Amino acid sequence: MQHAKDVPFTFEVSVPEATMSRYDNHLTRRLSSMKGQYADREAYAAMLEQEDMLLYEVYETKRPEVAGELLHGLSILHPGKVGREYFMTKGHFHTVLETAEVYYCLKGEGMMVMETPEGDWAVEELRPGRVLYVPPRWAHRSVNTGTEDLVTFFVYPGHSGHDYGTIETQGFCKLVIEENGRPKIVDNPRWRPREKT
Ligand code: S6P
Ligand code: ZN
Repeated sequence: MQHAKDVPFTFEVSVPEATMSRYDNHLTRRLSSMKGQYADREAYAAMLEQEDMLLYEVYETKRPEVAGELLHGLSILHPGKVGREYFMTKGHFHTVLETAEVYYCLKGEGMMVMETPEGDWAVEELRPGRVLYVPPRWAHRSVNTGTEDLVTFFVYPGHSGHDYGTIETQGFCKLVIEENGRPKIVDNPRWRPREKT
């Protein structure tokens, strides 16, 4: 995409409202796009029958998807649960594995679940004011463990791309569920180490 006016620009990310004053693209993801991702299949089917709820939204500044550019925007993950598992993003590896991402949490309470193709995993808490650096090679999924929206500002290289398929097949190795009113990290029973390629 050619930009007629490719000049420096500014916009506001308001705190504490956690809104973005300027964006070119608004993406929405509903429950129906998370088929097979929540551990409790029955709870998922029952919820979907009631309503195809809006789970999260992304507001982006459009930039060319090339190395040298930085894609950035706001991710807004609404609160809720499917069974005992908190609402979460689909999660993805970057297609160009060797690309990183920075998240800055503006609002809410949550966790970022991460893993590498080799099976290493990490979970970091997200809370307002906290920056999370996701290194190259780490797949990432946000989880809202609170009762209000979880809002993060993200920045990643323009040529990264998104590989959703690898996660869609078996999810992440860790799940975040509610136990006694608190988030708990547990093993994903469906997960198996990935075959070496
Ligand atoms: C993109 C970045 C975020 C996510 C967003 C939604 O690399 O990590 O903008 O796209 O949080 O998550 P997902 O997994 O549905 O793309
Ligand atoms: Zn990403």
